Amino acid sequence: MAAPLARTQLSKLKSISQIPCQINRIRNQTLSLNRLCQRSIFTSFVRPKTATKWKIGAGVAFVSSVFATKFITKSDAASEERPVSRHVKGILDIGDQKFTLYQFQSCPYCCKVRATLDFFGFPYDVVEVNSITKSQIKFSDYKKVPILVVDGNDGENDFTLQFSDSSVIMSVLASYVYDQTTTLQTIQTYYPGMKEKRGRKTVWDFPNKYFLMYGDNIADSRSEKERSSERQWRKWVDDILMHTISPNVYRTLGESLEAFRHFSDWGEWDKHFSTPTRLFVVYVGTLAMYIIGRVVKKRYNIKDNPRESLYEACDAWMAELGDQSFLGGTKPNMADLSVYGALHSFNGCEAFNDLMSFHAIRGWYDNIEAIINTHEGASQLGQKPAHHPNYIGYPHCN
Ligand SMILES: N[C@@H](CCC(=O)N[C@@H](CS)C(=O)NCC(=O)O)C(=O)O
Repeated sequence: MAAPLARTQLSKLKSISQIPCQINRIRNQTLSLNRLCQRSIFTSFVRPKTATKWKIGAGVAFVSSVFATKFITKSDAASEERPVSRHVKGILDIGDQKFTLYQFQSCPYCCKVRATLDFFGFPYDVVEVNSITKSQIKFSDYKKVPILVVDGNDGENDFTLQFSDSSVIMSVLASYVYDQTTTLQTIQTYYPGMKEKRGRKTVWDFPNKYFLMYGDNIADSRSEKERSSERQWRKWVDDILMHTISPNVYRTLGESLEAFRHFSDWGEWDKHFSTPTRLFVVYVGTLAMYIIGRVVKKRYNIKDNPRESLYEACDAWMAELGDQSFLGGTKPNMADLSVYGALHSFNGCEAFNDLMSFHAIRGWYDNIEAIINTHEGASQLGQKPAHHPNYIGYPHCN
């Protein structure tokens, strides 16, 4: 039997768009720029007394707007030509199913999902989404990343499944690995999505997202307390840890610029997007995220020096681990992978370097990273019958 439904009320949902994600904000900044431009032009005509000031404003905004639009159009064309950014080989045989992850490389939610895919050793394609146009996910009703698309054939018909929301995707993958007697089509029905219109925004909720659904088919030796702590800490990552990220990564304009330059290299934006788009995202993003970092800081009561809040969150995590290597005991569980994903999203930034230099979390981080990179999660399959169809062998497996 599947785990009981969580009764999360949609009204209690924290707005998903409050999340510290640079990319969405940049898009909004672009739209505001357009709006500002229109307003400025309008005002310069109807209020001739302040004409000079407004005309200069309108001119600057208009030129910026035209450039922005050009960049966006160009980048659209460039990215649509090369939708798959890279293939990850993995070590699992998933038959003729094909996994495609639509993502932003430095989005913390996408990093959570990649950590899970890599931990289990799934093969998958990555599509780097253009953060301004989001043209690569136009097919989807859900307008955020990560999205995982699975194409397959059930023996009779081809099928395509779409999984949205990082926590849902992680739960689906873990449920599938632990209980492969249940198909992905069936597992999908355990994670219904509910959407609600809030003004012009559409907000999604997936009430079961923190539950693993492997039911009675698998003997789970974990106690209910352990399972509940896994869910609780996964939620903590989304509700607490995530909000410490943007005030830290974009703490000053200098740090913000360095972060964007790094994200551009890490996400290989030069390969996936046109030069004007890349430069636009880097420079407008630097400013936009610096401002947003300050807004998030205020909204979530982040300390004056945001490093303190980040370190406090990491203290809480380390205190929960106690003597254990991972929250999952000797092996990482979904909460471990979530914390790792959130922190990994800003690796290479000054905030990350500070954290690794000054905080004891480094040992845990290095250990889990090694485990993810060697796909040790695949050894979970060692607990299954030797003829397990999806396991193609791995040295760590008993
Ligand atoms: N709750 C979602 C949040 C995903 C999310 O906020 N993604 C951001 C990128 S970090 C996004 O796609 N923003 C685009 C937008 O809101 O338009 C999850 O866990 O996946």
